[in-house]
Amino acid sequence: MTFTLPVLPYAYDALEPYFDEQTMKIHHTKHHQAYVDKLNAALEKHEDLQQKTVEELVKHLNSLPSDILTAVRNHGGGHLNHSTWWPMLKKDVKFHGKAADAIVKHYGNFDKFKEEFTKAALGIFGSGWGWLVVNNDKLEIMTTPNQDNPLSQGKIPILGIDVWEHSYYLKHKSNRTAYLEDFFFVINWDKVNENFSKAR
Ligand code: MN3
Repeated sequence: MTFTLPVLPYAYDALEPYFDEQTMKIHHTKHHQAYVDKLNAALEKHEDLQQKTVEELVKHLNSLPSDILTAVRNHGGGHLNHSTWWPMLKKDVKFHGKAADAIVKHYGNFDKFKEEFTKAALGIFGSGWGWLVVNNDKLEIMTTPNQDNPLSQGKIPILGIDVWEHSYYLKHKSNRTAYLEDFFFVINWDKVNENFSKAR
């Protein structure tokens, strides 16, 4: 098939005790796989679009045929969001580098950034994602509903968090706040720095 599930750059238990093994495994092999399968199904009759990358598809949603627009938005978005997200996660990477400098410059200090990012992610009604994006060379915290990706609005995500319940319900139950707290222990700042450099 055209789009395939990317291999995780770490073991399912690599983010313990913050993100649990069972959640990571189900999230990757069931949820992410389902987005890949449904994206492939949507593009089955559109060979020209199968040649494009998922970034290109999501970036130019409005140029898609109307019969598959919603499917690509949801499942292409889901595939892209998760593919982008997995490498952003890693334990024991300290807050450092060019992105960290820019965050401190923009938000005052790390705690202020954490507070604003957390507030935005907690404020998402239902399912969606919290993001730190580069928008016209400036940092911005934003959220998207469902599986929408900031690229569709011309903004480049450098850090994200999945706040769909499937990403925390087994471990954190209904406590999204506790999940957010744990998230800050597994941010791969090396990857965020790489994303930041590419975005500018
Ligand atoms: Mn998810």
